[in-house]
Order: sequence, then C-alpha cells, then structure tokens
Amino acid sequence: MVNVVLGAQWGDEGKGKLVDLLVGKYDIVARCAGGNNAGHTIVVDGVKYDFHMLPSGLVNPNCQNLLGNGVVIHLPSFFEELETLEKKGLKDCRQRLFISSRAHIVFDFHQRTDKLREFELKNTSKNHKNIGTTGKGIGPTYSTKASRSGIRVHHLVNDDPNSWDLFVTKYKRLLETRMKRYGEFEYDFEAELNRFKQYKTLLKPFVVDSVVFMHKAIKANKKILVEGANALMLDIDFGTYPFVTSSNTGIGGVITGLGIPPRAIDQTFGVVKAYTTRVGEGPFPTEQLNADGEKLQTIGAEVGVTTGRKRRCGWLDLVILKYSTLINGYTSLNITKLDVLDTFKEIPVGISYSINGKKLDLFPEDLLNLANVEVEYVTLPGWNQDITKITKYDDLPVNAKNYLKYIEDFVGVPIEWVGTGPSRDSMLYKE
Ligand code: 2SA
Ligand code: GDP
Ligand code: MG
Repeated sequence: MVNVVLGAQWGDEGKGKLVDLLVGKYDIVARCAGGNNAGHTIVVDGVKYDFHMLPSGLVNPNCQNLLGNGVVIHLPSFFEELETLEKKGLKDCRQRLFISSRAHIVFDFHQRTDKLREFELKNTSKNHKNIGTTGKGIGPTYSTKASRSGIRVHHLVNDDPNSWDLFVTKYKRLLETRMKRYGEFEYDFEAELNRFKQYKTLLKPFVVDSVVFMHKAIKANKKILVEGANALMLDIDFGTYPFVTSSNTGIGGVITGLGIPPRAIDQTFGVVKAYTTRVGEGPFPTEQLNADGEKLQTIGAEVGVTTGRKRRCGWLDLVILKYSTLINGYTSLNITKLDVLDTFKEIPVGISYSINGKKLDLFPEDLLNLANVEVEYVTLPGWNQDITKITKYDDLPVNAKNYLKYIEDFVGVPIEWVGTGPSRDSMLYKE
C-alpha cells in the first residue's frame, strides 16, 4: 500500500504535521523530490524537530526512511540534519535511513551558482526579477542532472578501484563548466574533494538500489507513505513557471522520483491551508498586500523554516485548488490552519479568474495573463470564535463547517482532517 501526501498550493500547507500524525501507521516514509529547500517543524512530546531533507518518518522508531532517486542531496547538510536529530534523541536513525544510489549530489558550487544566478537576475535582467530561491543549489543541481553532467550517489560510493579518479574527473569537469558560465569565482575545490573522500566511506552504509528497496517493500505489503516536498504550484511543469522549484512536486514526481508504477498508489492526500501563502517571488492572484494579509501573516506565524523569510499571505484560491486537484487526483483533503481565520468577520474565497471580463477555464500558463487576471470572490461569514480547543469535528461552529463544506463542494473531494492549531493534537478527523 502506497499513500501520498502532497502540498496543494505554494508549500508550507502543513504537510509535516499530517505526515507526523499518520506516520505511526506506516512501515516506510519516502521522499521523492526536492532537497533541503523544503522545511517543516514537528513537535513530539514537547521536543521540536526541524526537518529539511530527511523524511519525517524518523520520528517513529519503527519506521524506515528513504530518500528516493528524485531527491537531490547536499551531503554536509544531510549529515548535519542527521546529527541534530540524533542529539535531540531520535533513536537508531542511521539504521533506518536509506539513500537511492541514483540520487544526484548537490555540491557547494551548486549552492554558490544558485546565489550568483539570483544576483544576476535581480541586477541585470530587464525586469529585475529573481526567483527568490532558497539558495540551496536545487535549481543548478537539477539543471546539471538534465544536462547529463550531474554526479550521482553511486558515482561516489562505487567500489571499483578507478571510481575515485573518475569521480574527481567528473567533478572537475562540472566545476569548470560552472566557472565558464559564471566567471572564475573563488572556490576551494581541494577542500571539497577531501570532504568527499570521507563521505565515500561515511555514505556507503546508507546507499541502496531504491528500485529494489521499493519493490521488495511493495511485494511484502509494507505500508509506505510518500512525503511530498514543496507543492503543486511550485512544480516545474504545472506551477507558476519560471517562479517554481526545479522538480516535479506533484504526483508525477512520486512516480519518477521513486520508480514505482501509478497503480501502486492507493490514496493521495492533498494538504490545503485554509488561506494561501507563498515564499519567494512570482504571481499570487489572491495575495492581500494590506492589513488582512499582515493579520494572516502574524496570526499564522508565516515565516519560512529554511530561510526565515516572511511568507506572503492572501485568501484561499479555489481556482488553484481545483487545478491542483485535477493534476494530483486527491482522494481526500487536509484543511490546515483553520484556526488562523478565527477572528475574521468575513472571509473572501477566490472562485474564478477573468481577463477583460472573460472568464478563464482554469489557471493560465502565461505570467502575462496571470498578471492581468481579476479574481472573483465569494465572501463567506466568519465564526468569530476560538476553535483551538475543539476536539470533535461536529463541535466546530456552523460557519466554520460551512466554510469547509464550500471547499468540499467546489473541488468535489472529501475533507478528512481539519487543523485547528499547531500541535499534534489539534487535528479533527471528519468521519
Ligand atoms: P528553490 O530553492 O530553487 O527550490 O526555490 C524555488 C522556488 O520554490 C520556493 N520554495 C519554497 N516555497 C515554500 N516553502 C519552501 N520551503 C521552506 C519552508 C522555505 C523557506 O518550508 O518554509 O524557509 O524559505 C520552499 N522551498 C522552495 C522558493 O521560495 C522559490 O519561490
Ligand atoms: P510543510 O512545509 O507543508 O510541512 O509546512 P511547514 O511546517 O513549513 O509550515 C506549516 C506551519 O504551520 C508549521 O509551523 C506548523 O506547525 C503550522 N501548522 C500546521 N497545521 C496547523 C494548524 O492547523 N494550525 C496552526 N495554527 N498551525 C499549524
Ligand atoms: Mg515548509
């Protein structure tokens, strides 16, 4: 059984909390895309764990964890995150953590060129618009993967006596091409290669052929949860291109990032924030650059876990949710952070886009069109009540239930969970 948790908007919907809640039921948690650009915080028994690259299944001592072939891995960050989690008391992490031999490696020069590219876009492009990346080298690594010059984990850990020399040759060629593109930036490649000599031994015990790993697990009827990173609107194909990340963050990335067939997937849970946020640049039709947006930001504590950036805030956009539902095929939804709306008297919800009075069928692909869309809203009544102490779905105020029903009816997908606060207990299950 394979179930999938995916972000339905621009990320930070609260996927981590749902995964944490579900993780006790699963034998394996796998990540399929992205790298340490992702971020979420999980609180277990009063201890706060920050996850960026590692699967959150590590919080369950009985759970195995896989970084699939679609993930990009920055090894210094990998070991740092692992050590931090171990110091906080997570047990036997090393025995329960596996990395696909086909995953691509993020080098420090990928991170450097990520920042150089952002600087270049901001200072020399015509419209002075950078992407607002996390600077973790994600784009440059997927870019070298696509240009077929990337270096994969198996290149590093291979036992062949010639493998180290081959690795160094590949590494130098890759670095040279970066220098050609960005000019000779100062870079201590010898120090990095020395670190990698150590990683060669350190990494080896974690490495598996993830195709074998996944298919053995599927055959043995193991319960597998795929933990999506980022979200559909940041997908390289379906998001607000080019203001996206560089991987398929939707359902497609689950298939290609783990090497499993679509029919292996049972259920896909879409995580939807009760309003909308976005970090970084790019279009955001329901953004509220006003007191409402600031209020959502403050009450929702909307700050990036990886970079500490303030998240942009706006109303729920059902055009996006419909689009994202069509692509990812959610079987049920988790609406999160409903409590953040507790004090709003009225809550607008975006229901359609039009340009020059003409209604659009769905979400436009061209940013020029997106910049001109007018959002049609319906305004739903708020509930003006603290819902954080409520423990049963049925006890939610009528207007909160109506808000949820409106979403359900609009997208035609049942809501299964509702988040009413940051803690593990603040989640209502809807029968
Ligand atoms: P990148 O670094 O190349 O993947 O950036 C490209 C775009 O993708 C966005 N992006 C994110 N959006 C929301 N949350 C993310 N993770 C962190 C978090 C972000 C943080 O959980 O808070 O701490 O700032 C994430 N990662 C990438 C990014 O903002 C760019 O728009
Ligand atoms: P992820 O990237 O999708 O896993 O989400 P993040 O962890 O980056 O951001 C979600 C934030 O919202 C975290 O700080 C969570 O603790 C918090 N959160 C999750 N669900 C709820 C909820 O229902 N209510 C409130 N108030 N906070 C929530
Ligand atoms: Mg996040």
